[in-house]
Amino acid sequence: ADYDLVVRGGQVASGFGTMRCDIGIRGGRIAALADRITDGAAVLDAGGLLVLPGGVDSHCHIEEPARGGYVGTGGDLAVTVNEESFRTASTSAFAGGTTSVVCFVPQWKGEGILPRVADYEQRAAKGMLDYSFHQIISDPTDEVLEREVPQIVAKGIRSLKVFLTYEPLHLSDEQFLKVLVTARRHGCLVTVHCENYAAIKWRTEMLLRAGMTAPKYHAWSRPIVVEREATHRAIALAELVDQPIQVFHVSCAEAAEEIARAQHRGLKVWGETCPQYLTLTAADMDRPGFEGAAYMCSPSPRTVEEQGRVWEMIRRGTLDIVSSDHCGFSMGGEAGKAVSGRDAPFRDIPNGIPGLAARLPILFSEGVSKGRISLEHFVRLTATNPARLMGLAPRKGVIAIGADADLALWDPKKRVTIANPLMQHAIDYTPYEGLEVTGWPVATIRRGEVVMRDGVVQAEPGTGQFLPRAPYDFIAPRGVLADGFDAAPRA
Ligand code: DUC
Ligand code: ZN
Ligand code: ZN
Ligand code: ZN
Repeated sequence: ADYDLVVRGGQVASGFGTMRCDIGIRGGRIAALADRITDGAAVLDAGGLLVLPGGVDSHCHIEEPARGGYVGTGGDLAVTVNEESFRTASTSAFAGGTTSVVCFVPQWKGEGILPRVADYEQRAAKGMLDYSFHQIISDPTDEVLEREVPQIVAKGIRSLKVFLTYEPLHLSDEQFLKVLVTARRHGCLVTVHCENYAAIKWRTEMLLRAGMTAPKYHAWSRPIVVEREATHRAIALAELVDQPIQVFHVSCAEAAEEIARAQHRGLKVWGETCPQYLTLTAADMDRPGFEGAAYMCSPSPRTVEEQGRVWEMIRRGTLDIVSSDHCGFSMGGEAGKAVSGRDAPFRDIPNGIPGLAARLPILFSEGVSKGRISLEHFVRLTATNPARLMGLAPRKGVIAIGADADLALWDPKKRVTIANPLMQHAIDYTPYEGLEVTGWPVATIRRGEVVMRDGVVQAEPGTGQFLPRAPYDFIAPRGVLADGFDAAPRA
């Protein structure tokens, strides 16, 4: 047979439209697209189904040891145990139609990054998903920026992640500038968590002093204005040194408007949002006792009205990637959400929710099935755009000859009520429990191998591949500096 596998009779979707064709797969890659392909060693019938590029989730936290990483500002720094291993994350991703991720190598203050990269490479290699890394920079010493960053870039890690809040992670403006300049010198993207550290810290202290400690006050500690301000500042500093950035997890129109204004000025600034900002609200955290912690993430979920504004910013193209920001902490047990006890003030509860498997079904259902976005827009948001921005295209994110045969076979009519067992992750809950969706993945193919069928994941641990990222023009600086003085010439 000419092909190892033929996917027959599906509606094959791209970021620009849909056509009916067969897909011939050989050696893990797409080798043919044609009306009818007959000579396959195996055939998978996709009649009545959509065939989508496998999802690319360019923002998820997997097996990331965090020293107080995602608890609030000013509290004790509990060490959270990230329950999601690369194995469980791979199972969950395949269950939801995602085949590649970009996740995070942590940096702990006072340490370099090379040992963590080495550790993380070993962890990631045990999974089944294809993966690349963002390198978190929380301690940008000269040693890290001048000696270590070039070494990780040489390995194919081409994005640096910075936080403008969180006690052990946040950078000062000066430190952030140094990271931006380093990224520019070495051809990296910078991804940014935009919230104002000092404002959140101050609000948090005032709330706790007033006895307002319940999970719902998490939202009060970080209103929209702290996100909008930090987004503006991140863009301004990036503009100053002519370095492209992506703003992570935009939760509100005001922050998106800062991005739109920057784009309008011609700056290379991209914006991401996540399903939680389209489906959850701050009111979800207003539940008895500890229950609200299940919905606690940062930035905070807002209101139903704000969800509508975020959809509008997606439709306009201001926000062009939807990632999960998967960062699961179980509700039960002594680690996870309850690491500081079940009556801990909101400040000491880890931020983050699981969403690796739910991302595509939620965006498809709320977006395509409900008529908010087209199918091709969905494909761009979930696969093509993240692959392109992260330098993984055209190997990932498209169904094209030569690309990896990463596919999600999608039943657009299937109705499913989201429940935690369907997520197949290591976390003991999903914040989307009970949400009814229309559209569901019925098979996932990773590099030509059927790794999920009808919800059953079968893949050999250790088969996930690292995706090294070569230099790519899409994120090149514009070459526009305020007065022509280049404080950081490119290497
Ligand atoms: N926000 C979260 O909710 N979790 C992980 C990190 C982040 O920024
Ligand atoms: Zn973040
Ligand atoms: Zn304008
Ligand atoms: Zn995150």
